Amino acid sequence: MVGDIRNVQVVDSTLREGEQFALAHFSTAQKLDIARALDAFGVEYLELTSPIASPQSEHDLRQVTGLDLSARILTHTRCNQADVLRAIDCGVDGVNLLFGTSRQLRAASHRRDLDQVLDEATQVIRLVQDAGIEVRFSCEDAFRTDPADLLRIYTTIDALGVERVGVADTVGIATPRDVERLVGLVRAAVRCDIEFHGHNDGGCAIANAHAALQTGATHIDTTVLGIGERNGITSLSGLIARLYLSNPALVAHYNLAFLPDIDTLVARAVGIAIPFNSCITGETAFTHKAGLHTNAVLRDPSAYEVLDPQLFGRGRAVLLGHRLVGRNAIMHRASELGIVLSDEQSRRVTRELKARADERPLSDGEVDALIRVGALGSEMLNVEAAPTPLQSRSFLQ
Ligand code: HCA
Ligand code: CU
Repeated sequence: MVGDIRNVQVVDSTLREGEQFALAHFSTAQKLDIARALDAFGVEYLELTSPIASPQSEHDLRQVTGLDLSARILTHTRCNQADVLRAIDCGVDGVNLLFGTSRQLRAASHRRDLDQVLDEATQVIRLVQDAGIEVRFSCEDAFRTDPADLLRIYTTIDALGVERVGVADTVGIATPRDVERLVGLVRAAVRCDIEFHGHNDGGCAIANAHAALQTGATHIDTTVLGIGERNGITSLSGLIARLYLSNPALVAHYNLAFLPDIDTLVARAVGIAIPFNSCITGETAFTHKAGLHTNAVLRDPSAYEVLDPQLFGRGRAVLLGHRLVGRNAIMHRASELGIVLSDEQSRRVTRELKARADERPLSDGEVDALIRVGALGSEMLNVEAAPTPLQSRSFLQ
């Protein structure tokens, strides 16, 4: 059943799934910085690469477990004894186990049948439980796994007393409707918590995480900027934006204003810019351009904004130096400059600005100069034009 979301725990996997992003190669120092930043933001869990992966992976995991963060530290391991024993030795608070359960992965990856999967999983889960730490078991490629197989696995694993089972859309194939259906089935079958992990191949990663929560998932895997295998998973900023819009109380305990810095930190570490369409942190996420929009936003920002930029450490911007500019935005900018334009003057300035901006966007300085000259009523022919690559913008806090 689709219902209200009551509570969400974020499992941030930037240091595991995010490390699988093609451009990621984190140094120890970068991993520690990212771990500290996410902890300061308030995520409940950090998931790190298995210590088996490489010597540095083990070294870094030990460093992070030694930081004494508030977030619980998980590592993501294959479902075998050696991997799990090494993980336990690194001082983690829990182990996230996985097994490929779809026909495709069973054939191409581990070649085990379901009985073997369940047998091995049971032994390994007991090992983690004996160490007194959390254990989660996830079915990789759950959306291409026979639902009857899935339910058999999840109910068997649940009966062992695990903290969570994981539902993974490994190939990003699911729609929100598919997620509602499958997570709803799992919710009805198990007592433990449910973690959802969704890839973004079909562009549904944020929507799918939300659908999972509406149907009984309790934990969502995210990464900063959504980085991960191929084009990644649910982004932290995206999940936070979506949850805020559903119910601000769900995210009130996070330090929301830290998000831009966290995204910047990770973008720099992997050598990319924050994508323009990132929720909350994209450069233009709070920039208004067309006259119709700016006119309304200048009266009441909520006309075209459902997220308050200030809450997230961002500012609002209204672009002026372009052909779609509206007269109200010009008058507003004039008043910021201490200039009152008459109706006739503002019409003339707007007309002139649009004509010039048809050739190329104008800079802030050029827009201000047009307004100043327009206020004097002169012909506006002698305004210095200093080309800039950026469109002009007037920042309104
Ligand atoms: C992987 C696969 C995984 C695991 C998710 C999970 C996926 O890269 O190891 O453990 O729930 O997408 O299935 O990231
Ligand atoms: Cu994944």
